[in-house]
Amino acid sequence: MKLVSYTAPTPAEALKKAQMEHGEDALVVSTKQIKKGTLGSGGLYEVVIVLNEDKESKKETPPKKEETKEEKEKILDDDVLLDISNAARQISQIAKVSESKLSVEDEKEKGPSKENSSIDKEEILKVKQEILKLSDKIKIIQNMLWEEKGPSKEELPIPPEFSEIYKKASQSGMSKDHLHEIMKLTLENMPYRMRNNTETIKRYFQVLLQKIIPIRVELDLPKGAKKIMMFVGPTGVGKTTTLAKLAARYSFVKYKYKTGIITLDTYRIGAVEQLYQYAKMMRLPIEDVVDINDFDRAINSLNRCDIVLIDTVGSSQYDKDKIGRLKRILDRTNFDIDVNLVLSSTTKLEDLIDIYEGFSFLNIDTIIFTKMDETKNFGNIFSFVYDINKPISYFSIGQEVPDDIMEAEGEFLIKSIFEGFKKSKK
Ligand SMILES: Nc1nc2c(ncn2[C@@H]2O[C@H](COP(=O)(O)OP(=O)(O)OP(=O)(O)O)[C@@H](O)[C@H]2O)c(=O)[nH]1
Ligand SMILES: [Mg+2]
Repeated sequence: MKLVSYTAPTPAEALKKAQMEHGEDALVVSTKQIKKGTLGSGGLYEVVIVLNEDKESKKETPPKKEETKEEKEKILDDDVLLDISNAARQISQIAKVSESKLSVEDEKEKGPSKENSSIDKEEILKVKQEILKLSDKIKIIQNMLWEEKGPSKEELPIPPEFSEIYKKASQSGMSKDHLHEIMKLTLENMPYRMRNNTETIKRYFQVLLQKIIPIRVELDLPKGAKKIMMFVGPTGVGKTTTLAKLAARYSFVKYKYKTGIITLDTYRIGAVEQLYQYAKMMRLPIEDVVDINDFDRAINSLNRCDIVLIDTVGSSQYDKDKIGRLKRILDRTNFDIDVNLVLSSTTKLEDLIDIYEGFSFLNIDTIIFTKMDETKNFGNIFSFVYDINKPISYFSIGQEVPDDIMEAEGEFLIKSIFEGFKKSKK
């Protein structure tokens, strides 16, 4: 066996060089950055491969048709990922050989001496540990290859250890700027010895993300206190359904608060009926407000309630008339209103920000995300709240009233981003 090293500006290029010369026998044993990139010049990576010398000498014999440079590059491009998997396979084979060789020698030469067998076991354990380290490195190289097809190095230099989580997070719609910023934070704060293992890095990074997400915790109402919540947002996002779920939660599912409902959505055919139907089913008092001057009167008529929930008409973020009407109501009222912006998690990040800007002059207190069950990508939610720095209070996770609502949790959101959405009711 012989070790040979190859250097290039990226690990993939170094690997290509090795494979140009040694083909499938290029078994990667280590990869590392030997020179950091600067503004003026790129970095340098070293890939060390191990060669089977027997095979190397035999390889010279069969005459082969010369491939053109383009042909060679194409073959290498197609095969580079396969060859890394091949390397992983070869490593497993070495492991098997080492184990069986050790046990055969053990039986043949020395007999089952207790002392020797424990030494052998230790060696096997060491080999296993080495293999685990190598597999981890292979995983890193695989993800770096993906990264080379993704954003360019100048745009975003991603430390190799982060390739896997970077890939998942950016595929889930998280902003690349945020990712970059948080990766930097992780590197600055993470103890150096923890960085060798991609699993540890992943866990550390996820806990950090979890801690960053602004969440508004649901608190019990102090005795005698009152709360008035208004639900605003674009059309069809689930404002009315969310209000109905929360009315049930506050009045009998979780709490026993006296709950009342007001609707400002009185023009659209069917809208009032939808809410009256829910109120009737839950036996809750409901008022509708046609003239904005009647708003405080409606709240006063529900003065026996601990919580009042106000539904509003859905509106495009560009419809200044509709949002302006809500603004006038909020400006004139003598009551303290908690303004909840309801947004669908299926909306892409740029649109979420656009919507927020359209509604922000209503002084949004908190965000409710609906339709979590209708998407697989939740990175947009993370980046949105990270950007606007407003807390999330609830997640709506399906159409069922009253069941499909839960308190917002950072851990749930991060799990949904990295492991996929699983319905959980709280
Ligand atoms: N899958 C899914 N559907 C939801 C969720 N929340 C609401 N919906 C559905 O979305 C549709 C619209 O819900 P509404 O509550 O009427 O939405 P809205 O925001 O009040 O709509 P407008 O008043 O017309 O602006 C209904 O079919 C709801 O059942 C959710 O979390 N998941
Ligand atoms: Mg509605």
